[in-house]
Amino acid sequence: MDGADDDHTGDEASLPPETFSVLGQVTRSAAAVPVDDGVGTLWIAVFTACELGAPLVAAVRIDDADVSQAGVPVPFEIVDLPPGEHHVALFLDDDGNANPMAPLPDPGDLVYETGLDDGVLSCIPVEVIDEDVEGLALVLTGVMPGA
Ligand SMILES: [Ca+2]
Ligand SMILES: [Ca+2]
Repeated sequence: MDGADDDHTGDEASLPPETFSVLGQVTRSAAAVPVDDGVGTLWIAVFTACELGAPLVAAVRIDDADVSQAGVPVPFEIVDLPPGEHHVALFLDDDGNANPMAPLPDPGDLVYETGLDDGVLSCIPVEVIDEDVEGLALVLTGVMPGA
């Protein structure tokens, strides 16, 4: 060991923890044909793991999001994310009946899903390292069955 470290002032302790933003856009795939009109409340949630009940890191609500036209993007920004590996889930509450305190898709809502019938939450992984993440593409790929 090399003795005292002269430039260690301790000032770092007073800095707030550094967080970053994730920016991008949401589109609807042509295969996900809306049951309603494709205009509704878009919910984007960031979890520490891709499972229902996992700790929520952040959530974004976009009112009157319009994905009635496939491929037309709706921009989003998620702020105050700490560095780490995050898991993003999203859905469009097309019929406007989701509980704002615990928003979940019900039959007829547009969702990002990799296997609609498997009963498992589907997420897009995003890793925040030391800068904002831009250009994250989120896609509503399906419709919750049962409508
Ligand atoms: Ca709904
Ligand atoms: Ca609607």
